[in-house]
Amino acid sequence: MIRPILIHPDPRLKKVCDPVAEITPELRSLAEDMLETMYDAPGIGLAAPQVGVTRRLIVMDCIKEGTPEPVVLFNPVVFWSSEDRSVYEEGCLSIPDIYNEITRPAEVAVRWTDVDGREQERQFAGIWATCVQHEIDHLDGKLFIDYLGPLKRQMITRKMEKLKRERARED
Ligand code: K2U
Ligand code: ZN
Repeated sequence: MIRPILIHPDPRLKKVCDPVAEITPELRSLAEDMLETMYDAPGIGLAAPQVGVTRRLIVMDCIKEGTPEPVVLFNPVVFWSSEDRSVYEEGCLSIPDIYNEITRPAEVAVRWTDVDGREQERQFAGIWATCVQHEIDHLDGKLFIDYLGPLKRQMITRKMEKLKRERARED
């Protein structure tokens, strides 16, 4: 099912999420819901805290055209990152309609546990590298606006508080 996406500021988006001890049917179902929610947004990534579950789980599918390539990562860890950097205009489903250029390592190697409980390892480049780093930041309570200056971050937070007040009035 499609789950509501939390909007910044929200304490659950600032929490360091708990590791997943065992891949249970409930967590598999959560991963399915997160993929459905991500495609519906639409987005190319989503982290569990964004749907209010502070566990170390992210989903991604950075394929634009052609066959979708959903990836579900439990307890993802970056264990290598390139010296080279890349700049991407990032957005966030928890900070709607705000985009800013963010610099990150151009390539990262990530280790995680998949839905079958198997250890996986993959090197990501391009938008996949940007996305996986953006999602893993979510698991550590970090948002892309945390890389901006304090004034810009404060302005964006005020904008989001106003948006939440307006949405609350609609409901
Ligand atoms: O985590 C999220 O909020 C989903 C993010 C993932 C993402 C952000 C920046 C750069 C890459 C991935 C996006 O909102 S998904 C929407 C999107 C799609 C394409 C490019 C940028 C943002
Ligand atoms: Zn995000």
